[in-house]
Amino acid sequence: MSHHFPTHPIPAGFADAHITPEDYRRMYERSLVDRDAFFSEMASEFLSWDKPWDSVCSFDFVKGEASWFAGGQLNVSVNCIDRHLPERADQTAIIWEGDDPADNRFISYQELKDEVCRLGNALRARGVGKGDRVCLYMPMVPEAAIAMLACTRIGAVHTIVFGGFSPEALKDRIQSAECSAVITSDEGLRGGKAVPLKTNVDKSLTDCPSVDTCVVVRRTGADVTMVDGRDVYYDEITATQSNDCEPESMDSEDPLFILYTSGSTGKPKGVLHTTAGYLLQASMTFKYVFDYRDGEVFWCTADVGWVTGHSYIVYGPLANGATTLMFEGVPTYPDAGRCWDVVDKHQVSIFYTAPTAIRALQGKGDNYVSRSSRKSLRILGTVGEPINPEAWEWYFNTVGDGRCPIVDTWWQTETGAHMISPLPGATPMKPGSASVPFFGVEPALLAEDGSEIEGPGAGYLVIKSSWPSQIRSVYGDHQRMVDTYFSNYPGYYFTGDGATRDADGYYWITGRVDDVLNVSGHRMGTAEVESALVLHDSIAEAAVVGFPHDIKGQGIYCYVTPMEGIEPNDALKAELVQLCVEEIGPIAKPDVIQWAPGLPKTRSGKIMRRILRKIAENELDSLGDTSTLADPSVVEDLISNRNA
Ligand code: 6R9
Repeated sequence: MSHHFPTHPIPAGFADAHITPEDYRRMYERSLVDRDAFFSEMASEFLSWDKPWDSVCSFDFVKGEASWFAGGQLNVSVNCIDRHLPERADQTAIIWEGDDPADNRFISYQELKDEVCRLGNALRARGVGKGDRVCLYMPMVPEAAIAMLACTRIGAVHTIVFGGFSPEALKDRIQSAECSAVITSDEGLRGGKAVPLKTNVDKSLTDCPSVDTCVVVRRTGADVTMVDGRDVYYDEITATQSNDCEPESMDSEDPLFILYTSGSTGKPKGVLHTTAGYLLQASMTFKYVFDYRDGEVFWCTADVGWVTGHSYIVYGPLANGATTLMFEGVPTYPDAGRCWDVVDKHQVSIFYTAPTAIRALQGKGDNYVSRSSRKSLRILGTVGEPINPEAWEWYFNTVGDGRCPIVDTWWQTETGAHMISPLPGATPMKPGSASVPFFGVEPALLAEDGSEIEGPGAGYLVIKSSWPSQIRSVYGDHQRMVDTYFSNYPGYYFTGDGATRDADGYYWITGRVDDVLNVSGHRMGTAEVESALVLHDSIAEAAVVGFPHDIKGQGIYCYVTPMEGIEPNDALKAELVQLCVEEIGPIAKPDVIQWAPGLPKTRSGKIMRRILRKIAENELDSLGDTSTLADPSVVEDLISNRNA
């Protein structure tokens, strides 16, 4: 805990925030002791229903079951668009800032409605309907949001695959979700470079018999292969459709989307979210955590391929009738002042990004910041990994001129929306702490033996009771959800994170306690990288761990054992790096590959990762207990050849 960084009081000008300190105490307490009444009021206030619910919440964490607003019916696209039209038809729903600063689009709520309906109709005409899975592999263009909403219009379930993932990773996800359609673009454009999205899709689809439709958005106009009968251009199939599309009335617990995320073992899991609970918490957190005011411009820099993009570029903002900014490019193009230029250009009030981006921009120097005014900024946010207090102070003082509260939001793909975060008008800020639980969220810390830690202390971060936007299943493998999240400590949702709690009840997330890496805010299982490495014919075994990295938070450190008789060299290293990029994507590029004649194992053959982590971190004095090692000389070798 970084107690040498002083607590910051709530900045001036937030006395009239949506939630005051008194509101927070009262509402938080009520959200737990009178859960049904509290969330019943919230569900009426925040959402429009076709049919009211019969019961608010029921759950059983021993079995891993949860249900919210059972019996109710609603449509997400209606909640995000149609119901706002009487007041907001001409208001901008989406500001699009292209990769090239000269490229902008402004899409009003009326235009969004028309576009979503035309695509919804076009998908229906291709036979896509309620419950069908549609894969989106898209650049950051408005059509990505339109496609998400068109799916919700007709009750189809989207599964977005980040455009930086490889054809191999894309294929796995399309197969696992048994998608019938894919929506993509000819190419993406990031930092002046084209990304061959359609070509990647073509490579994946050679092995995906479930897909009979591929919709292609023209972004760059590049010449791409179009397979007859399967591939259609977005502009062509939507041109002839009507601007009205009957919304599918969905049950509260009908699936809304699947999003694949890495775990500590096996292939990525398809995290399944359902309709009402997800939308309610995305919507409530958007309004309260960002203290969103009517008319403000909100900018979340995430990609829609991550959960942050789902909840805070599309669903949270649009459910609130907000103006959301969607950015196609990267923070350092054309130069490292891009974000602050965009803030001035579009008068952004709320800016939400990841610590890795903050650290990278901090490293480029203050001149890129000071050349902009940033007067429109009111609130700053971070997400994705713990923020180091030095970066927090820079963000607060240099970007926010000491005026803007920072909301450090802890949550996960599985939680769907914010779980632990300061509220701008209610929570004094401690740099590096995600602070206090949101309404309805009941965190606890467990000791190794499963007992709850009271008061200040450190332990496994768990959640004791259901929240509306919690994961409902792992698509196609419900038991895997129960095993992963509800079995380690029966009766609790296991987050996979460690945390400490201080005397004021503030939570400080210390990072993953499982074999999941967090590289630039992107989750990656060490097992995924290991599987890629051992695909190589010359490799016998691999073990991957994280190590501290100045910009990325964590870097990827690989210990690799070549096959008997193979002479390791730099060419082989380069092939291994390439293999990881091909199998997973550029985000999985190893930072260090160390040849390991042997890996440290217990006598039962389990790799002792704790030791590998210490060597990667260069903490050679604290290797801990090595008495259970089968062959202690292995460790000596790894230490003496470190970084070799
Ligand atoms: C939203 C998102 C989830 C993991 C989570 C934790 C880390 C996210 C954080 C944070 C410290 C924060 N994490 N936010 N750690 N402070 N404010 O990032 O989802 O990609 O599923 O990652 O990210 O380790 O368990 P996801």
